[in-house]
Amino acid sequence: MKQFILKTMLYAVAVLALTVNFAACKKDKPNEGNDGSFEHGGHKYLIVKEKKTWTNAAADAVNRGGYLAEIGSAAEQTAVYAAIVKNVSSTYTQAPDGGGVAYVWIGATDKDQEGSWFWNGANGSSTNLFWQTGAGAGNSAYSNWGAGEPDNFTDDEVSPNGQDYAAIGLEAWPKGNGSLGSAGQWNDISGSNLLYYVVEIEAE
Ligand SMILES: [Ca+2]
Ligand SMILES: [Ca+2]
Repeated sequence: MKQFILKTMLYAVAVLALTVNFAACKKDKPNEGNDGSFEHGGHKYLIVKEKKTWTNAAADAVNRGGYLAEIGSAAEQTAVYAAIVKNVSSTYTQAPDGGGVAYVWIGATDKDQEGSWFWNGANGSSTNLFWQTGAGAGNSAYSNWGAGEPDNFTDDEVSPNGQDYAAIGLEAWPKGNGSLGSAGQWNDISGSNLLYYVVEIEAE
């Protein structure tokens, strides 16, 4: 009996030691949280794995103290996409008007004026024009559209009002073809798609 108690105690100590060790390991990575959070350029980002329309995702981003991610450079794009790949399955959903692949919302929209793409910045205001269809990137602003995007694809069933909201593709699209975009690039799709999203939060 004594031996049994001793063995049990040793086991308990071992489990405790492993737990403490595990917690210490996690502390070694301050920029990679369990919830898909990370830091880049002094801003914090969240990969929120809740399926929402673009408008509801944007509102939730504001509630969390930020806005849907505004990607202004290749370095920021690389950091955001790496976190998406790490946290989100490329097959978690399919956007019917996005060539049948999965996407994650970012904060760009041309909802106010067709073809004029703004970043939906702090407090949901649309102030930063970065792309005009036909003219391209204003003042050499960064963009990462797929080869055939933004195309405002209009289809009676899946996008009757055109496409006014930007998302990062998790696979090349259309599925099995890939002629319009590669994994990591942006596509304009219908805001009614229910997708995960990236929230960007500036330091206080
Ligand atoms: Ca549009
Ligand atoms: Ca499109």
